[in-house]
Amino acid sequence: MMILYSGTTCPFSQRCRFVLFEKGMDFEIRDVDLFNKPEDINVMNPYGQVPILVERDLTLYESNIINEYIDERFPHPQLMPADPVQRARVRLLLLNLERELFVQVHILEDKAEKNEKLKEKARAAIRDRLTQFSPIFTKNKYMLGEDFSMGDVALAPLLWRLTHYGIELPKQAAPIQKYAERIFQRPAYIEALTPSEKVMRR
Ligand SMILES: N[C@@H](CCC(=O)N[C@@H](CS)C(=O)NCC(=O)O)C(=O)O
Repeated sequence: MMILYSGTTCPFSQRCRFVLFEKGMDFEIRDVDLFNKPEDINVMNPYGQVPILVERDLTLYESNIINEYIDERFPHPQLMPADPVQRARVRLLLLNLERELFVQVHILEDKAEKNEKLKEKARAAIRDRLTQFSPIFTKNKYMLGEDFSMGDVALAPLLWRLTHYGIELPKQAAPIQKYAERIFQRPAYIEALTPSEKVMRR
């Protein structure tokens, strides 16, 4: 059985919980207290971070790598496209999301970071990038078109935390807000939320 070591408020862990529930297979989630990190986390992941997935003698870290593995082990519903060209495009999209948005998320998540100007810059960068993204969702139901995919999984934890991070999107970002609501209504999305995540958004 797969075991996921997960942070209860960690957006990257949320990605993996989301995929596990989408697949509807047997797994165990172990909550990790990041303020009092158990020593075995550093043993399993040299970078000392969650999420971590363990299955028999395989130990994996990095949310997108974990999610691709889960998707290949349990192909239904498939979250990476079957076509190699499309799959390569999704991988590029996942990288772009990390570089353009989740670098800023790291700044907002860092409790030791007290530089309010830096945090404000991170909020503005996220707001502007999501607003640029927004027109895609006037014609697309999901990030890649008609099909829900790993791109949607990767972005959802940030969309869920916008108010929590103090980010307000402008009116022209309405299409991405509507898209976010569509994702938040998925049964697997709701099941994967921890109690601490549920209260981030009302
Ligand atoms: N790029 C990693 C980021 C994981 C990450 O930043 N995890 C944070 C919690 S949200 C963590 O474990 N922090 C503990 C630490 O760095 O000591 C991923 O996608 O899995």
